[in-house]
Amino acid sequence: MFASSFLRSRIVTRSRPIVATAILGLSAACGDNAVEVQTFVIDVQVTLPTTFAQPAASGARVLLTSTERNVTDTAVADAQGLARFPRVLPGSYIIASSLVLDADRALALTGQRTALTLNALDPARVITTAPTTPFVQRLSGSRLGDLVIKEVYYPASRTPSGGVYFSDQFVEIYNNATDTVFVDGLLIADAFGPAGQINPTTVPTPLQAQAGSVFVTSIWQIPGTGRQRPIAPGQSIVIAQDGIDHRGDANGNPASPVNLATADWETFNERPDGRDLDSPTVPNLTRIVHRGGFDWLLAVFGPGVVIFRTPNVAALDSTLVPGTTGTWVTRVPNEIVVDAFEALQNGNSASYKRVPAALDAGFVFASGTYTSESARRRVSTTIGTRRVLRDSNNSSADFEIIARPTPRGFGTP
Ligand SMILES: [Ca+2]
Ligand SMILES: [Ca+2]
Repeated sequence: MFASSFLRSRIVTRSRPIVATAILGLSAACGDNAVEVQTFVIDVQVTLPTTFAQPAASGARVLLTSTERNVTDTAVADAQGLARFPRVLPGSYIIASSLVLDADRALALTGQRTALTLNALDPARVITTAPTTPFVQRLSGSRLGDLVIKEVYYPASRTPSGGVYFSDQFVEIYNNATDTVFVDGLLIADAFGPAGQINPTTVPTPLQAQAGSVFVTSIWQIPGTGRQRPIAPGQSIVIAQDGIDHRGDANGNPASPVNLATADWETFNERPDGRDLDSPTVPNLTRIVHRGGFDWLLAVFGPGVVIFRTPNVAALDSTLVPGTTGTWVTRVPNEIVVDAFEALQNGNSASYKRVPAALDAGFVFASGTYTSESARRRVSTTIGTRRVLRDSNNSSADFEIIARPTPRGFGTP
């Protein structure tokens, strides 16, 4: 598929500078009359959060991604936290930094022996002249969660006659830890805001500047009293929009890629007109707040999804979205988020990010809507038969777009 190979090439780690390919391309295009392209030295100063024992984020990995050419160069910060890109073409770039602290280093820097990942993101840095000072990336972070979002099938599918069908969406949550995790009470929600320049007048959500929280539209909860719903290490649960065999059910879509009649849960949005069907084979999540249509529809252009825990979900603040007259969202503080995922419309949509960089420093994108593609977390390593999934709190690095969804699976679709 175009999108998956495109994505692979976008995040590949290159040992040679980003500019080499571009200059070769220009030279080839111009034949013998190759022009000399001006390049800049770009320094990025990566700093730790101000509460840490020292400021320099040595060892941080800095990704410089051209939004025009879709190539990424990588540099590692030195002992002073400085990362250098020696030859950068003028243009528009996404600068993203990340640093994984193991328990020992976290102890030295924070006083707590808890591994964590730190991230920073500058989604739109235009470089037209040689900078006189380094670009600063101040990292912020969250702990590495045991539960991770393994797959989000959000693009949905087309019917045999070319119509659109979105009831087959699902989210899969995976136990990435070495111990059993109980999912009783786990909350799942979708981030508020558009996924990109969908219409000429579309603008990013005005709430994204508040980086300490993610603002969500609807919230659902897994029932249970605390120890009723175990997930073994390496196992997962599937949350369906509708828990039916979408390929065979009379209410389904023969061209859908999934059977979700054996999903663990579904979002049943009970309403007087009965518009959402209650599948008898799949138990229902608890609806905490629903601010949408007749079902929990994830944005087919690209959703932000968070899973989180709090003992009192009713105590979370609700906020009126600035500039609207009746659009309310719920504020979920970063500290209670277990894992986050973000997809946007396309590679130029970084400025539309809704999930704070501290939770997710990147995003993925499908080749379009209703493509039957899916976003799946990559496997980092396998221990025995247990897959350990990549979790750097950066969907660009952690996820890939695959041609068909693979609920509970990791095979080639
Ligand atoms: Ca439903
Ligand atoms: Ca049901």
